[in-house]
Amino acid sequence: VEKSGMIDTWMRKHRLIYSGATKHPFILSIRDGTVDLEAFKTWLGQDYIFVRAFAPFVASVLIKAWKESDDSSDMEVILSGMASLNDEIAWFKSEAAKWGVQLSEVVPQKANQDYCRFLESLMSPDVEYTVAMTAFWAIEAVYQASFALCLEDGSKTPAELTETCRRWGNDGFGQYCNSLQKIANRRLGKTPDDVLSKAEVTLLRVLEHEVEFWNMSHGSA
Ligand code: HMH
Repeated sequence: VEKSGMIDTWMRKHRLIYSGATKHPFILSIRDGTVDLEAFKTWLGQDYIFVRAFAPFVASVLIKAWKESDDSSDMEVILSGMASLNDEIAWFKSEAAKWGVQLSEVVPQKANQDYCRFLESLMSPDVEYTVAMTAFWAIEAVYQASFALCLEDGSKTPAELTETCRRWGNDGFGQYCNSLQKIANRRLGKTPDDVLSKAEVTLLRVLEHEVEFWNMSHGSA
């Protein structure tokens, strides 16, 4: 079996759940301009909490890369991701102030708690670098694809939300996601089948958590 393009194979195999995460009704409402701004504020506050848990997860991937990677350039890619998270946390604070969202008062909702707990489970030293890297790529790729959709020609994204969409939908972030995908593919191409199965299950869990995360803002009954 050719394993080198495993991510692409999995994307085709799990196409429906992937598009469920990247073309969620909340994202589509931003894109068509009908977004409820209260829902946007909910997302903003909840995502700030998520990003604060995501940073230590990325730090754990950095540690795994340092210990396990066969390519020293992986570390630079991961480190650049950590540097952008520093920026991102500052951005959340200024954006929240603009929208009148009091970040210190945001209570994490259940979907957010579940997702953060899942991230924490991936920080364990028992989780292979390849598995953690696959999750890392998927987490970033969902946001990239989702927000890029809101910037496409013909989208009616409200002006006050375009900066948010550009944060994750810009080309630079797209290239960063491609670098993460390349690392994941390289690792998956030389990993034993049991680890490969774990990585695939982890990818599916990420996609499910992303859908639940969007659901917090855009109630799905
Ligand atoms: C829920 N997934 C969620 N929040 C984010 N900020 C990202 C992915 C991308 O960093």
